[in-house]
Amino acid sequence: MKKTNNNQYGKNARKPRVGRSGARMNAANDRSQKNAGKPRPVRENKPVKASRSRQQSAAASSEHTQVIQWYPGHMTKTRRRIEKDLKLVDAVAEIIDARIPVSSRNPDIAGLTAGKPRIVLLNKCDMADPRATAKWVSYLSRENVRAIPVDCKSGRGVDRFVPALKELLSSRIERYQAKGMVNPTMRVMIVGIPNVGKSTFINRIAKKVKAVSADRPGVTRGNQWFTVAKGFEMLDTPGVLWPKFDDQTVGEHLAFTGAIKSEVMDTELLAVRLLELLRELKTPEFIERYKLSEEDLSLPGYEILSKIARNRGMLIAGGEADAERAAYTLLDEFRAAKLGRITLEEP
Ligand SMILES: Nc1nc2c(ncn2[C@@H]2O[C@H](COP(=O)(O)OP(=O)(O)OP(=O)(O)O)[C@@H](O)[C@H]2O)c(=O)[nH]1
Ligand SMILES: [Mg+2]
Repeated sequence: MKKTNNNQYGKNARKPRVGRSGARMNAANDRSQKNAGKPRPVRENKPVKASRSRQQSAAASSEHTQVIQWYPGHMTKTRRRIEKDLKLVDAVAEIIDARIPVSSRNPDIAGLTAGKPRIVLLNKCDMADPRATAKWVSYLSRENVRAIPVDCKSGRGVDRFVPALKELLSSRIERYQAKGMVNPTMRVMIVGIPNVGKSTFINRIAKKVKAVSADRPGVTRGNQWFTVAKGFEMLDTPGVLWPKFDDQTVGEHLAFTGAIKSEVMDTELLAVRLLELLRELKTPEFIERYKLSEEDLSLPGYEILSKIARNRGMLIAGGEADAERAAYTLLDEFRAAKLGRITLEEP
């Protein structure tokens, strides 16, 4: 039987080969694809980009890896709800994180929402490397995926959504009008991983706060309809992950960016892994913020974490470095882009 390539990036789309771990990125699209496991060749002079050396350093410190998994019961419920409510909507808007465009694409969503017109929103662009975002947009458009970069914090790019949606649904709207509906209501389901900005996006489109949003995963519980404008409704859904990340880098990237509940992870181990990336990236914001010397950067990740704790005056009784506090601080500051605008995955 002929095998069709109908992956999450669109029918017959070429799979992206992405930054730090080609294997992981390909796998996020299609677990069986033949390039899985092959690292992507690294180009020179790309400062804000994961490099081969980072793959090596990450591999060398594998004692710091942890199995990250978060698939609570409410996500199974959300999946069922998405399937059930799909027949009520005209289109699906999938929100992904511009800092991790592969890991933040739930591989199950393409199948779940198959057959519905779809727009992908690359959110949190304000925190991503702008050059990488531009590359992602052209990559996705080459793959016939309608992708719009947005920053729901400031609202940048959000006004491109409605015209794009109308264009996407033009024949559907014409069909409704032919049936005598002058201003047919357009219904859009908003889907994506936890904490990616789904509810914030709805509030931006509605131009007022309607949906509850907060900076932690798992805020929205249950599907909820919002009338965002006359003749335009949006269905907010809870963030949903998938049962098993077949590559732990996916889990790590989701955890670094705040899509995974902190209680299910060891924060210190996660911070050490993040430091292993950051010491290769060497963004000026990272170096200056934590006052790290070249010598500090050559230390093992855990020692860099202790150094950061000391430089920040985070000490526990006896003058020991408070690594746990430093770990929380590092992750918070990374998530708030205080360490630079960093994209961890490239097309
Ligand atoms: N910097 C930045 N922050 C954003 C952006 N969009 C959303 N946020 C923030 O991200 C956090 C999560 O936003 P939500 O809208 O609650 O995310 P959600 O996808 O609805 O999350 P769940 O309901 O938990 O699945 C909030 O603190 C938002 O202010 C963005 O474009 N840039
Ligand atoms: Mg929400």
